[in-house]
Amino acid sequence: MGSERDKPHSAQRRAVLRQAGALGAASALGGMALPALASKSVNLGFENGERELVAFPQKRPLILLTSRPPQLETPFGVFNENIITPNDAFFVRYHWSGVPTSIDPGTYRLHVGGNVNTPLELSLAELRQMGGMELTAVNQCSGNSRGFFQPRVNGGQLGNGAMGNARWTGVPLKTVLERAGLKAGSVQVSFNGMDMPPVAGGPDFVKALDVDHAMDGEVMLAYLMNGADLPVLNGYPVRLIVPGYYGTYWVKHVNDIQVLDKTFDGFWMASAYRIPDNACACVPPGTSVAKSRPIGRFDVRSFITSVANGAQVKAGQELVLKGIAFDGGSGIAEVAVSIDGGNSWRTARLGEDLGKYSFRAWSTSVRLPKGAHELKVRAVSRIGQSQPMAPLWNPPGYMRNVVETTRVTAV
Ligand SMILES: Nc1nc2c(c(=O)[nH]1)N[C@H]1C(S)=C(S)[C@@H](COP(=O)(O)O)O[C@H]1N2
Ligand SMILES: [Mo]
Repeated sequence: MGSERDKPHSAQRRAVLRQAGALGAASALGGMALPALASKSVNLGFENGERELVAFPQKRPLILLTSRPPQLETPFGVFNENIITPNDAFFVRYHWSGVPTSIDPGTYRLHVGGNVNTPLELSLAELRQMGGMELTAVNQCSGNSRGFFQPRVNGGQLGNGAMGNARWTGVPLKTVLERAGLKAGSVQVSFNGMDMPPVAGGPDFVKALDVDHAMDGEVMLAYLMNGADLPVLNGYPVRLIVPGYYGTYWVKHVNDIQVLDKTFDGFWMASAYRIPDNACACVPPGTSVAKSRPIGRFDVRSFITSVANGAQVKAGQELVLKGIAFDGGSGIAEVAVSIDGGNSWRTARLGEDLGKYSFRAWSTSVRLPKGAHELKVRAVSRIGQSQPMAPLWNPPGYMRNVVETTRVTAV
């Protein structure tokens, strides 16, 4: 058994180190070398939204926000091609440039400690043996679509491509925590990955979940993404999957889990990734937040993927509109489309149900008379949540979910 496994294992190991080495080279060369790789540029549709498409290791050309740390978004057309986002097209977000450049799956260990009966040190092989769960879930950055905020806000000026939908395979976090054995008085569980701040004093990226959430049987330590090893930039060899929750909790390269007897007070929970503590997670545009809470589940969103803003379409002919919708884990109940700027709505057909955490495809066919038209799509979740017609605002630019408008001209 050993030698059968060792061969692909060491081949894989070399592959990863090679890719990681290329990543290191790309990072070290920084902005100088990257434009040579840029095939073309895209415009995200807001002021200063010109971006280059750049290919990083294991990735097709993606929209470059920053190279150090790597921050890449998915070109929007990808969402029209498949309800599952391919690994090489999946967006990338890091906070610090100290991303791991050499990950050896043979020496990788996941440490589990803190308020537990038996601290653990698990190899990748041991984790895989404990495995067995799979689910399709959307990963979306809290700041997806931030570039559209008006008034503009600080932070990565992202279009709509900081999201993706994948089938994740891994071990329920619950199984690992049960093996360690939670002691009485456990309150939260914290997660740290292998990346580091480039300078001393920068707060390491560590996130935490309440113990009940961590033990819900759905939060997962994933080692496969769409049936393959995770790309290095998406968290190889193991990342946390927190279905329905913003990507900030989906810690990549996770190698340290601590069970805590109090609420975690690290920077990325206590100071960053916080939203206004009210029903809309919003404040009047331009004002500040009096009381905040950690960001949580996605709000409901929907997009038209088959026609781009500003497109020309044929007047009087059948036009199939299609797109995607998703929410924070209840599932999509209904999608409605308007071709008259929101005056009237028609119900769209829903595509295959890949589970309540997945993108849900929708489609409908329309005919547009000659002239300019405003197309809109609006989803309703199974718990009755929908999308506002006017954008909501908050200072960090999180959770945009306005009913988007696609302007087309029929000729
Ligand atoms: N180790 C580590 N994990 C991380 C981050 C990070 O900076 N370091 N960023 C988080 C944020 S804010 C997001 S949106 C997701 C993005 O996941 P992706 O890069 O696989 O698309 O990773 C999360 N996990
Ligand atoms: Mo994020």
